Amino acid sequence: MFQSVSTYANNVDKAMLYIIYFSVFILIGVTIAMIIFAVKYNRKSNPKPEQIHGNTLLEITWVIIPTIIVISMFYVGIADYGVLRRTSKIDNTVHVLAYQWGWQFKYENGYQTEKIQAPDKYSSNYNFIPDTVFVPVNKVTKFLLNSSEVLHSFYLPNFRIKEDAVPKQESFVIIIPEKVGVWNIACAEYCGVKHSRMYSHIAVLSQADYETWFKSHSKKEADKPKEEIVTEKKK
Ligand SMILES: [Cu+2]
Repeated sequence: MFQSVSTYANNVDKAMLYIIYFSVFILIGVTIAMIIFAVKYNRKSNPKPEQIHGNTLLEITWVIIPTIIVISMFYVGIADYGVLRRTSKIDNTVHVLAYQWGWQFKYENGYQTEKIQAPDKYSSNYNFIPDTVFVPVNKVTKFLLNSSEVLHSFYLPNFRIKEDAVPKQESFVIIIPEKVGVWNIACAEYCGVKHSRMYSHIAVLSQADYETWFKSHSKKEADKPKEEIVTEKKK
């Protein structure tokens, strides 16, 4: 139904649909009951209103049923949250530094992308996306997040993931991509005038492609502006 690229993302969608189904069911139920009562107990047929006090069975029912529904929603929501907080069996770690305005990525081999400013609103290369982060498919990738000045939020819409990048504090988020492809990264925390330009890409590569990329981008290579060439081509 939705375009998602990991099991986690699919489960988030399922949890959302589960909540929507209940909400729609309750909305329709309440509306129908309201109309029936309004017609049945109108002023004409009931000129003298009667006050009803206490009905133990009814009260227990309207406490227990909604409680079960809400707890089940909580369970559906929390069931997969552990995936994001996982700390063992990490295959790949990428340091992400959020800055005004862009994302800088540093890999385990020492390779680090340049801090490139997103183009201004009226510039000719408006659609230029400064940087791409490369990750392998079907592997556990941990992003360690940090910010250089203000709050940002690392947002991967296709992965249904959003995590704050806080200055002087490290946060993290975990993904296990299941599809090869290029997806968007955005900032989801208003962080200044070029907040809306804080786009990047996440490229999920096959294991072989990733290894080739990883080897060719060692620390020594980092001095060469290879990354810029790659992203320039994508325009
Ligand atoms: Cu930001």
